[in-house]
Amino acid sequence: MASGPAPIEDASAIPDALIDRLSQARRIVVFTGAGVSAESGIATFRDRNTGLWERFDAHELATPSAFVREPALVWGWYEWRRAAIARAQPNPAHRAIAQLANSVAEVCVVTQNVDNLHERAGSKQVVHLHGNLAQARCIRCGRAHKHAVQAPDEPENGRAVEPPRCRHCNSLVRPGVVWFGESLPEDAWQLAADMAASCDVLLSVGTSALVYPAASLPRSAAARGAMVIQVNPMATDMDRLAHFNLRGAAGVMLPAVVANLENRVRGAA
Ligand code: BV8
Ligand code: ZN
Repeated sequence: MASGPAPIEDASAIPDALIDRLSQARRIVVFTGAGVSAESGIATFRDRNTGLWERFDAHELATPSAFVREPALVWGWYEWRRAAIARAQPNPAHRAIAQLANSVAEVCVVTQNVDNLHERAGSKQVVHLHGNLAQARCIRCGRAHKHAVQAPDEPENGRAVEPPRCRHCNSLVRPGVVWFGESLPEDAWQLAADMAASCDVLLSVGTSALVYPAASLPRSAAARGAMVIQVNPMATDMDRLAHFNLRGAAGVMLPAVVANLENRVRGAA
């Protein structure tokens, strides 16, 4: 795995230079992945043993052709995930990210996650690059479809469930996510790319940064002079690019960063 600046493992030793830069920033992008929701009990994708793509085949569940082949299998699996998200609560990492906005002029959360835990923690500007499980839509006319979460009786790993039909054109309703091989929503992608290209600091939290085009955002921020801070308990391909690697759980590292920042901003006032 790539090396980079020496990792910081102690949340009580956040470097002054990192807090300096955060306190002077006009715009911060917080780029998040599944790891930010791990402490809420939501499975990541690629972590050994527990990751969804370690246990399930993405080709059979997260592609347009899988849905055409086996709509009930795919719908049931996403309903199982939606139920787990509905039961979950935002964790200290989501709350620290929301709290950042009290100390910095502008904070834009750009997430690859399909949960709504950033919004539920109080973040105001959240860009969803890979969609949102709460926003199912018709495969033909694209109209939104609202339906209740079947949380109480959803078994572990899901079961085949026939997708509902669109009330307007009777076509199948699909999960509101971006599958492999599909383009990202144009507006969300454009906004995220603009934010990354114009931010002073990009915090990359809980992502392996392997899925493109999302993974290009930290690289484009760094290329335009932004400081890149990575928060992840494991080494990733981004270690070499990041100016600081906070090597620990987001729910531990981010509250420490925000507490330091708030002290700095209060001290300066
Ligand atoms: C596109 C959404 C143009 C649904 C997801 C071959 C065929 C087709 C495409 C490709 C191909 N080769 C390459 C591609 C492009 C492909 C891609 O990048 N593939 C990669 C994997 C090689 N990209 C696409 O297809 C994208 N579209 O390019 O459009 C196009 C059009 C037509 C044809 C071709 C191209 C669309 C990508 C969207 C995929 N959708 N899922 C769903 O949720 O089911 S991807 C999936 O990965 C998730 O959605 C997630 O958002 C995304 C990123 O993963 P991470 O969030 O980073 O999660 P991961 O598990 O990897 O990492 C978690 C990290 O957290 C770890 O590092 C871990 O250490 C850390 N962690 C753990 N605990 C904690 C923690 N960190 C902090 N605190 C903790 N406590
Ligand atoms: Zn329809």
